Amino acid sequence: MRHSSLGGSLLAVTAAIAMSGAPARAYDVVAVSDGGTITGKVVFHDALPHARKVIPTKNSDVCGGMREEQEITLGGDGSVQDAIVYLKGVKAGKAWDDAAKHALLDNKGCMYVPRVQAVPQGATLEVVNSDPVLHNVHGFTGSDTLFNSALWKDKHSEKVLDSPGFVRMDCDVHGWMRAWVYVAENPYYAMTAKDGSFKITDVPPGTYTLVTWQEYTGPVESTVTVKAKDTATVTAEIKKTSPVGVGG
Ligand SMILES: [Cu+2]
Repeated sequence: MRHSSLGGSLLAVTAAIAMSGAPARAYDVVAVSDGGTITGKVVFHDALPHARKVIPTKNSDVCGGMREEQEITLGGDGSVQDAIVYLKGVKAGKAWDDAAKHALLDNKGCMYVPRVQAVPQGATLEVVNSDPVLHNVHGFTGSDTLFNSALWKDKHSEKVLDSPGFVRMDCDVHGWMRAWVYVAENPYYAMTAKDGSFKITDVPPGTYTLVTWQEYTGPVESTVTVKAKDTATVTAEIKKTSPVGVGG
């Protein structure tokens, strides 16, 4: 009896693993002949958060000394750099940018470079270490570990990012190191430039939920309507609405 119930639970576990596999891609590439453009700017007009104190406790020859880091990078007029903007739930449209399917994350001066980036679902993230010290790259989705790997100098590792959403990376050796990768479920995404501007092209006409994410504020949603061969202009104002670390 004990035997058969154990066998049953093993079977159930095996079935669950087989079914979980790689997540199904919910996006189809189709011709978009009458697409419109969304162009805009991400702005932040609230008070800046307190800067994060970075106190390196080891490898100071490589990692540098004590300093402060701001979790939001502002240009003039409250424009926000390195915010990610994307359309939620688009099921069909333009082709993916093939060049973006291979992304790089460097460990350099005990910081991740770049700190924020966006990649297509299924992209390969190559993590490299340019520092002469050990780093340990720990990827999370929410509080779950997605991967965890030690990385010596000049070594690299590759991770396939198959599930859409935000991946946060921390270094288990240097507690202040942090990076974010947004894994996009459709190719309608962009990252803001230094002046807070962004542009999303070839959008099939329709009304969409536009999500603006920034690492300090978290996601903020707004609605945008795109007309055929027209340009919709958006000013997305972000505010802190959810705890740090919650991605949309
Ligand atoms: Cu490190």
